Amino acid sequence: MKYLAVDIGGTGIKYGIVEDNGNVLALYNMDTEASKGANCLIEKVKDIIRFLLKEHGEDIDGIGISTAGQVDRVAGEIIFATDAIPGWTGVKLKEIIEKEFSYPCYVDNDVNCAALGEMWAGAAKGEKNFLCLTLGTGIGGAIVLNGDVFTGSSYSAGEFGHMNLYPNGMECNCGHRGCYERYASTSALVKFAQEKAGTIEKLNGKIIFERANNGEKIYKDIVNQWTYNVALGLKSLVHIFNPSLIIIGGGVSAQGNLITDLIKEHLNNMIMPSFNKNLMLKVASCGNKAGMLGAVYGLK
Ligand code: BMX
Ligand code: ZN
Repeated sequence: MKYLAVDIGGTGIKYGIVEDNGNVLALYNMDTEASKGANCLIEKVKDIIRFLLKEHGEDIDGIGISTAGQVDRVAGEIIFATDAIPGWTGVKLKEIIEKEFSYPCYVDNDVNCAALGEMWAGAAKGEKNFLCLTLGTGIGGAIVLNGDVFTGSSYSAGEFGHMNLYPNGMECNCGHRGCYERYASTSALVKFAQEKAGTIEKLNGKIIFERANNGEKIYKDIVNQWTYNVALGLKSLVHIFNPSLIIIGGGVSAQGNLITDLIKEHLNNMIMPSFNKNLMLKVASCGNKAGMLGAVYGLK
């Protein structure tokens, strides 16, 4: 059996074909271009599905979609999305896709999917209880309990990116201030670096880490401040959930253990020792496939 999978983030969309055993047969990506609005994004998703069906055959068993925003995973509807994807709130994505294509469709939040993808085929294999965070355009989160995502009372649990980190801090595109993702997402890292280094060249997470690793002081300081902020959010999560495993995903997971070591160094100084005993921080290992895998896992 094989499935179509689409993973919609605030910046990029990944899409491809996933087999029953978790093997990803084909992987493509394109820009989300979220600022063009929801109708444009819906058409983009339809075009992607048409492309995949044409390229890889129509013999598929369903379409799994992972998307940023809070998702009612039963109705397949976007309950609320921040202005990272303007107009996405209220889109009945499952209904739209099932009407257009005659395959069953499953839709859930991108990081809920990433967590299930990591549990199926990645860093959380064999684990049934853990937290997952992705540090990307925003910060997404998932609480996995007994092998499934804890949805909360209305499918919105785990929006870790909107925990308050700094009261009256920077404005967030959720409509409030001081949110975790303003300080500890990859976009925040890039923004701080761009400001602090005062450079006009276009930086990204990879370049910033490379320069920090090469000992460039200004980039080391930027990474240090950023990992401090990442840890500051984890401090609250650790004291609330007392987890034994936290998976850190998003583009920066390409840095491997380096990133978890830096975060752990700060975190150790922030939490009560009793919370430290069982705690493991791991980088995600499915890379940019996690959301697609989890969307298919949810569909199966
Ligand atoms: C935001 C929020 C979450 C999402 C997270 C990660 C929207 C559009 N997004 O906090 O639902 O899981 O970002 O998203 O409401 P990404 O764009 O970084 O992949
Ligand atoms: Zn917010």
